[in-house]
Amino acid sequence: MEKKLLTIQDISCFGQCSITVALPVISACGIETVILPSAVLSTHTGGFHNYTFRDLSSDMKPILESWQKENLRFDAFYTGYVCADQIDPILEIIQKCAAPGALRIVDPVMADNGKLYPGFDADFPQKMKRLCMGADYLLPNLTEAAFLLGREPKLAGYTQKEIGELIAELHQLDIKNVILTGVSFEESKLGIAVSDGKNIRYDFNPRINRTSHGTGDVYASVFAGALLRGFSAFDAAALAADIVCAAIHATPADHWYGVCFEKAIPELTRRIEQGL
Ligand code: PXL
Repeated sequence: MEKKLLTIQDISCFGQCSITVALPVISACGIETVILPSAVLSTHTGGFHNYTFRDLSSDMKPILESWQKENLRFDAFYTGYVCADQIDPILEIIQKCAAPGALRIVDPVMADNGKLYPGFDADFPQKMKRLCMGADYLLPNLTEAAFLLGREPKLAGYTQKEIGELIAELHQLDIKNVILTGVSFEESKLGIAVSDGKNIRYDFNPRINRTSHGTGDVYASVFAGALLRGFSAFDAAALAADIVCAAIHATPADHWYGVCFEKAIPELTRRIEQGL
């Protein structure tokens, strides 16, 4: 049977992030992608100031009831940007709609560069932590990892030993695999640390000196799609990093609100089919 993935995150109508990235990217990997929008915004919140925000929490229960009547089951769940009151309903959806052996991939979208995104209160990381506990794959950036553990983020000048300790603490939350993004030990390289709880492997790409919105969503979507196509966690994580770099390189300098991931889709499908 073909695999089905349910992704739960917002629809930012304009801005190349969340569902408008996840749906095309995971579909391009050849995986049926079901969506549950957590909210509808006119734009994302990273640099736009006049966004509308409709919280769709109250739709979650009726949608779950409808799916249960249809006996729908999913092979994987990938959660991204969600609202504070949605943690329990999402855990219930995962529990009730999981096919045997279903995977939980959690991108704890809430912060970057040492700061929570607009709209999240200081207590949100503790709520998000509950969604992360028991995850098969957690994909935090350095800021999100620190916030989940109630720590101050250290964004530079850390050692490999400190990264190892941060990851070990995340595993203590009953998280099987940690994919930590935005790791850098030398100015010219940026990468990821992939841990299965026993070993940590690193993968680096040349650092691209510009800030880009939505790259975390491209990253997590490629990771989820590749993983469901049979890639190992490390290979999926390394492919995701390459595709994010390709997307950034394809983005004109004045295109500030997102990355042109559409241009990287041919490379993505080629590499998914090649299996590397
Ligand atoms: O890319 C993460 C993201 C998702 N959804 C919304 C956002 C952001 C980041 O700013 O604002 C609404």
